[in-house]
Amino acid sequence: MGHYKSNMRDLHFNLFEMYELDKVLESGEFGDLDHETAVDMLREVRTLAEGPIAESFADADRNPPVFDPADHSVTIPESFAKSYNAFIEAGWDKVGVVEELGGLPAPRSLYWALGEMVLGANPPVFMYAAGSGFANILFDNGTDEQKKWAAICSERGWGATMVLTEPDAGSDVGAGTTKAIKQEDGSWHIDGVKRFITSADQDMTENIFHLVLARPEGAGPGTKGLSLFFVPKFHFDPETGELGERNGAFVTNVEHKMGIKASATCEVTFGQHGVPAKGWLVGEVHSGIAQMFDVIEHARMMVGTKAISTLSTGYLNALDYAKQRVQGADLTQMTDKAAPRVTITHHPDVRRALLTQKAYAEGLRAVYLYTASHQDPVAAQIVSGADEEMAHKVNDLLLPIVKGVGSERAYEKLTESLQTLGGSGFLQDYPIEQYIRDSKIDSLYEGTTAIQAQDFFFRKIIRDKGQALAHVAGQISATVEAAADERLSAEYGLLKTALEDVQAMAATLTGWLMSAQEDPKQLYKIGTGSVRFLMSVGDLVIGWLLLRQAEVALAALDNGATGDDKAFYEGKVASGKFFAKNMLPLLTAIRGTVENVDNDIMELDEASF
Ligand code: ST9
Ligand code: FAD
Repeated sequence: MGHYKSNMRDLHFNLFEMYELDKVLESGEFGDLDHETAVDMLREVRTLAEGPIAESFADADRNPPVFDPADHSVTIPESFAKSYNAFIEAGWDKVGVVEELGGLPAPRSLYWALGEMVLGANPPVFMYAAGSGFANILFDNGTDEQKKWAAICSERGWGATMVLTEPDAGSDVGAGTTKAIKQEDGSWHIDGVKRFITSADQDMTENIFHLVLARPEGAGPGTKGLSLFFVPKFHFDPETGELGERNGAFVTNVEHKMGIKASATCEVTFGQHGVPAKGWLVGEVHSGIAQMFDVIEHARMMVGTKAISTLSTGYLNALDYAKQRVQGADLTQMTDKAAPRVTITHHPDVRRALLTQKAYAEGLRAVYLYTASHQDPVAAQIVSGADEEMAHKVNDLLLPIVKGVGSERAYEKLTESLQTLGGSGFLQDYPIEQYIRDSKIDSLYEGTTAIQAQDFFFRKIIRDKGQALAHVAGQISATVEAAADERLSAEYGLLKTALEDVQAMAATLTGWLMSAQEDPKQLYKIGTGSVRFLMSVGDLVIGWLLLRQAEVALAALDNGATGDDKAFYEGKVASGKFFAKNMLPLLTAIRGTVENVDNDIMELDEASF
């Protein structure tokens, strides 16, 4: 058995018992895809994830990709290439991709549920395999000619990258200085240095195409002056896809990192090595940042799902260990030195730690799948009654929660997973230390947590005039008001208070925004409080979905669930109650700290830090 432990029962529960995937499939929106096929897909990906995909997880960490400066190449460890090939050869990289590119359209909830297992087993496999998905974005945004290129990229299984970051342009993408110079043949020469580019070279695919943000000569400053270019590693015949000459995009370094070492993070130099880096303007329109956000939105979802999946396998590994590790006596017999020794699952603090991990892992899974359900209008209508426009807004609203809250909570709670193993958790004999190293990146790339929090408040709430937030808050209120199961009455009360706390925080931040018209320094208060606000909304949504899960579970128990199902549903009720009692009340204290935010920290001289 490899390191990765999937949670198939919980995936089924979410997809079929919570979010009614059967109804989504019956809508006909996804062709012949039916319940049996979806279940088969989940089972097959699980087998692959727990087996060959997970197989190289530790080896590729200890023997990471090797950079050769002589020919600017990256060699991927053989063990990892086997995992990658197992995924690609079975065609899983084509799920969710349009039929024109040889893909299999699927509901996004199913797509991300499959993705969760790969991302938990060996995240770089999913990332290196994103070529067909990226081709789909080129297809959506490209000219007719570029749509044909997209088909070639997908059919030939080329790798792909997203290229934004430069040494002086990280969070501030608009500070990028990489230039684009128009050529007489309609192409562009890209000129500059990008860094931290994931998958920018490898030896597993015959070609790689880079989607690069660069500033055409004469374009304005900031993100709005950037355009998006398609830059292949090798030129190719646009009819047959046959490879031609080497293009001038060269990897000039591979970073040495804390974790996720199998994923090559590269410096890429465009047009600096005697060969011009030829690119083509995507869609022949200068709308680079908006086009790139089509990629970023998927990548943010991917990062959040990766983090959540890692927490889930961390929890299940910790649980397995805890059930076997015998240490100490039951607390009630602490004075009896001859009392029988028990497994550590008998100790209250271990149980607290396990339920904390379980509630966050399963609660965050519920959040990402709720979000994914709003990526298909037909599913959104079924799940929350949102029409197409609202579905889009709800997805936008929740992405910073999946990404920002998912990554922060996963990293934080993975330390509880490690702690559950005691000193053994610190060893490389167990996967958890690598989970922690590999998941730290999730709060950093694709927009740090501070950036997610600002995006959440300024764009997803204020610019949206609070419409999506009101839709989700309305759903939460409906759960509180319906109070469908009296056995959860105390928890409904806690959820109601949490909703009020979050609404009060939103009002406080909005108040500062209003007063900033008179006094711009009020904005600092939003900057100080916004991460806490994002995390609080995350806890509210987790708490709400866990309570809804508890309702479904209680109904299933009333209907006579037995055996493994009974234990599963009882676990669901326990997580919902535990989260409501242990996490939601903390929001009242956080509300207090947010309401008390002042500008003292902004007035403090740098010398005094
Ligand atoms: C990175 C990659 O870190 C790491 C992992 C790579 C793994 C690759 C594999 C991925 C697999 C994924 C699977 C793909 C599968 C596909 C399947 C398909 C079937 N939402 O606020 P303004 C736009 S990469 C949408 O003024 P500033 C919008 O157009 C590096 N759009 O911003 C807007 O115009 P308007 C990641 C948004 O102050 C315009 O931007 N780096 C959003 O100019 C300007 O907006 C980062 O993420 C949004 N939320 O710039 C950078 N926000 O307003 C983080 C903005 O007219 N920094 N737009 O609509 C930021 O996000 C900054 O906030 C900033 C600020 C750069 C946007
Ligand atoms: P900075 O922007 O310098 O941020 C430093 C700190 O300041 C952070 O804590 C941040 O939250 C804070 N901060 C910065 N600005 C603000 C602000 N306005 N308000 C509040 N706080 C702020 N990029 C790509 O283009 N493509 C890739 O494929 C890619 N892959 C990556 C893979 C790895 C392993 C890594 C480490 C990075 C990758 N990146 C990639 C880059 C990544 O997206 C950036 O590192 C990230 O956006 C943060 O930029 P930065 O590192 O320059 O940090």
